[in-house]
Amino acid sequence: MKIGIVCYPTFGGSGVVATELGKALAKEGHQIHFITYRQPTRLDFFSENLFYHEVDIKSYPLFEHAPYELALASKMVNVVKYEQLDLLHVHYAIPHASAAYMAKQILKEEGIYIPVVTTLHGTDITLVGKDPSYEPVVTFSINQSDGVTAVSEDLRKATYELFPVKRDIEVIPNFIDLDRFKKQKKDHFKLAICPHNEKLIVHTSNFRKVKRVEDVIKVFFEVRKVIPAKLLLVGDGPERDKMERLCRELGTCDDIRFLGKLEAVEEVLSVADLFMMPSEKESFGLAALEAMACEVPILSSNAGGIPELNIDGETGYVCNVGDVETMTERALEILKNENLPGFKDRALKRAKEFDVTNILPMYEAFYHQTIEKS
Ligand code: GMT
Repeated sequence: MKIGIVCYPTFGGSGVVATELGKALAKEGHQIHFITYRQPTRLDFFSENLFYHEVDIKSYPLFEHAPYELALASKMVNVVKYEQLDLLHVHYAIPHASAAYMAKQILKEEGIYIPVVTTLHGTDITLVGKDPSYEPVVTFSINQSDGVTAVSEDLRKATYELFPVKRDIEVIPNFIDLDRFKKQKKDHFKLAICPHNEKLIVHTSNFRKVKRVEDVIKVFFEVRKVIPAKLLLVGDGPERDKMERLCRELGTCDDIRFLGKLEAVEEVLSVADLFMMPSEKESFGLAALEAMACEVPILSSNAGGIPELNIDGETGYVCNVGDVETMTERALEILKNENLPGFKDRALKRAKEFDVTNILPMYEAFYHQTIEKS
């Protein structure tokens, strides 16, 4: 198939899933055309089946905000027409699904029919999308898509609860490339961070409010009172300054390191003993899956679709959002020397269920089904 993939080219989960999906499809022999405003972060090599089309966003003094959606729709029209695409797959509803609708209508005028698949990733539904300033357009463009997928059962349910959406939504979970995400031997790194064999807790995120990074620091503060431990915080975002201040207030700066954005996050995960994801909202939790693939147990909240991935008492523990006390107890339970190996083994076993080789056929089947139906 010739497939156009539209996504955010940044570090965010939806962009990572879209890029990795495109790469995996290309390996299977499909021709993949990425349509974005910048080269996606993980698309930095040559493959005969991968193409990249940059959206030209023309500015003009009259525009306070350049109309990205129009530029994107125009680029989609161009790529579908000249590359003769079979299907457009847009990731994250805003504004990709409505831009795809517009492109589809324009192409229809020229006698070209292009089916559109929209994948809902999370905040496009649970946070941004449900805001009255976007809701009518999000509802319309989901209903107008030829196929819709959501990354968890919980997100599927939330979409029906929050929007007057009528059409079927297929659940296709996030996936992982186990060739890349696997425990690597990084003893020198572990020794540098934990010279006295301290337990290592890791959190990675975009440091937005929904991630509740403050809970990670508060739990760490309590855990450290009981056992020697270190904390690595990977990523960057709007909450980072506040979190650095919190570390100073708690006097934990010596045991916490902010690493900023890292490309090779699997190297850090390879030496971790526990991964924390205390999010307020989380449709799936790709970062937790990446940790599990590196044999790291998960201490998470019960937000959104996380419990569909992290099995309470098996691959880690699931706690109520904001319940720092229980999270501390559970962290100590996981980190006990006699418990840790079992949690690690079960985390890896669970991650294997989400291997790209299991999930890719689900997308391929969904594409065929969508093309046949439309
Ligand atoms: O986590 C984020 O805020 C980034 C966001 C995105 O869309 O870029 O991630 C969402 O999509 C990921 C891939 O499907 C999911 O694994 C994340 O759980 C989801 N994030 C939220 O729902 C907050």
